[in-house]
Amino acid sequence: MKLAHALLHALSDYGAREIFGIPGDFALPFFKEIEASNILPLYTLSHEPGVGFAADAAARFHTSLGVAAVTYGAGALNMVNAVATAYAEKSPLVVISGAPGAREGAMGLGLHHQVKHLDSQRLVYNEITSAQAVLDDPTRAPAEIARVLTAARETSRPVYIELPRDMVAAEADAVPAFQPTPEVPEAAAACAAEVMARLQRAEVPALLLGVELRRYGLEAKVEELARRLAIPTANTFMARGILAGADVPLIGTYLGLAGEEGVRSVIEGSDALLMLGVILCDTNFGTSQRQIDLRNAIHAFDRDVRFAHHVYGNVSLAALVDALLDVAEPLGRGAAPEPKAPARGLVADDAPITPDDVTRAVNDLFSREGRMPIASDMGDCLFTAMDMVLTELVAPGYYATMGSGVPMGLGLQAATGRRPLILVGDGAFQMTGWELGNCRRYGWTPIVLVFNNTAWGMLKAFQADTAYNDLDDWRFADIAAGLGGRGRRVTTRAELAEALAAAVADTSTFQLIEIMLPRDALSATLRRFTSAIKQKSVLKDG
Ligand code: TPW
Repeated sequence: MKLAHALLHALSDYGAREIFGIPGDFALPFFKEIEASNILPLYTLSHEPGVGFAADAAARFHTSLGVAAVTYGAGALNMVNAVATAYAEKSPLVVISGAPGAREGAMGLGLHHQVKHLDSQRLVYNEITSAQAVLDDPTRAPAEIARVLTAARETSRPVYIELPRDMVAAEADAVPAFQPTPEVPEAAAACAAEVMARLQRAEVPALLLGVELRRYGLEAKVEELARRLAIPTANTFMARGILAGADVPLIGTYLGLAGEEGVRSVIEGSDALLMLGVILCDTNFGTSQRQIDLRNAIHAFDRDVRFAHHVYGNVSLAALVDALLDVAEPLGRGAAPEPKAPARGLVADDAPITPDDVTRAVNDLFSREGRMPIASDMGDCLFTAMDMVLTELVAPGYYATMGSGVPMGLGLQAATGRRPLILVGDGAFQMTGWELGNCRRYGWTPIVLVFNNTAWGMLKAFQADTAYNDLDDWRFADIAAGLGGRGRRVTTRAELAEALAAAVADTSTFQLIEIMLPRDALSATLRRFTSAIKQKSVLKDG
C-alpha cells in the first residue's frame, strides 16, 4: 500500500480519531491522501498554534493520540509552543510534518521554509518530543512509525514524524500493531507492598492525584483505590478535571497557599503523601506554606516510583495502580475536611461583574442544565475555574501558555461532539480567538466567555503601576457575527445571567459573551496565588 495509507491506518489503529492541520506545498500530497482515503476526518484551522492546541485537547479528551499535520518550516515551527505545552503536560500529540523530497534537498539551493540545514526542524523538535522519525526509506518506515507511535502512547508525550513529499505514494508494508513494552509484575507488586507498608506506618497518610492518571486511563481504578484506602484525597491544579463526577470523596484541589486552607494543611501536613502521576511544579508546590518534605512522600511519575532514598524504575502507573488494588485496605486515618461547597446564587442586579460572579453564574447554569466540559486559557479565567463545580477541564495548568483556550475548546468539541464552555481573557483571545471562524464549517457551537478587563490582568496583579499591561477595548462581541457566531457584551450581573441563558438556548452557532470586568478585578483564588508567589519569589515588589 501507499506509505501515506500505512501511516493513516497506523494512526487509527494506535488510537487517533481525527487529524487537525494546515497544509502547505510540502504537505499537499499527504493532505490529498488524508482526504481521499477517508481513514480519519480532517479539520483544518487558521494558524498552526491552534492546530497544535486543538489536537492536544483531542488527545486529552480521548485519552489517546491526537494528530497535528502541518507543512515544513513555516508550519511546523509555527506550532512549536503548542507542542511544547503537550510535552510539558504529557499529552500524546503526533506531529506529522511534510518535508522536501530527497532530490530537492540535493539541488544545492536553499529551499523555501529551510532554516539553517534541512535537518534544523527535526533538531528543534528533538527538544519537545519523546521520539522522532524521518520516513525517507519506505522499507524501514513501518517499523519507524510503530516505534514512535508506541513511544507516544507509553511516554504520553508528543512525537515527530517527518514525511518527505516524494515518499507519500511510495510502496510500503502495513505498520506492525501496538505491542506494549513488557512490565515486570514482581517489581510493581514489591513496590505496591512498600507503598502500603509506608502508608500503614504513617499517622496522617494522604493521596494526591495527578494528571497522568487521566493520560493513562486510570481514573476508574484510582477511584476504587481511593475509596478502599479511605484516606484524604485531593487533586492537583493540573489534574483539576480528572475524576469529575466520580464517587471519590475529594477534599479539593491542592494549590498551596492559593487554595483552600483545609486542603493545604492536610497535604502539607501528611507524613506519607502518595502522589500518583503528579507533575511536581511551581503552580502547585511553589506556593506551599510549608515546603513539602519529599522524603515523606512517594512519587509515581514517568514510569518511576520514588521513595525517599530509592527508586523503582520502569514501573508504569497502570501496573502500580493494579498492584495497589491487589493489596489496598482501609487505613482509616486522617480525618478528611469537608470539601468546600461551590459558590452559587448570582445576584442578578445592576452591579458591575467580578470574576467570582462569573463563577456563580456558571455554577448556577450547571445546576440548571447539567455540567459542561470546560476549556480554559491561562489568565484569571483559569483561577476562576478552580472555584467552579468540578467538571472535565482542559487547560495549560502547568506550562501556562496563553492562546490555548479557544482552539482547545474546538478540539474538545471535534473529539467528543459535546458543547464546551470556553473561558478566555481578552489578552489570550487576541492571540487565537479568530479560530472561532472555523466553527460554522464544522458545526461547532462552543459558548465562549471572554473575561474582558482590557488588560493583561494577571501581569498587572504581579506588577501594578505599569501602563504596558493595559489593553485597548476591542469589542469582541461585535466580531462574533462576522465569524459566524452570536456575540453579546455584558457589564452588569443581570445582563450576564440573561446572556448565559440565551447562549445556552441557542445551539445554532457559537456564542460569545464578552464579560466586561473592572481592570483591577481579580478572583479570590488569583489574589491568593499572586500574594503567595510574591511572598516566595523574585517577583517580590521593591
Ligand atoms: C503565550 C505571559 C501570563 S498571564 C498574561 C500574560 C501576558 C496576561 C493574560 O491576559 P488576559 O487574562 O488573557 O487578558 P487576564 O485574566 O490576566 O487579564 N505569552 C504567552 N503565554 C503567557 N503565559 C504569557 C505570554 C502572561
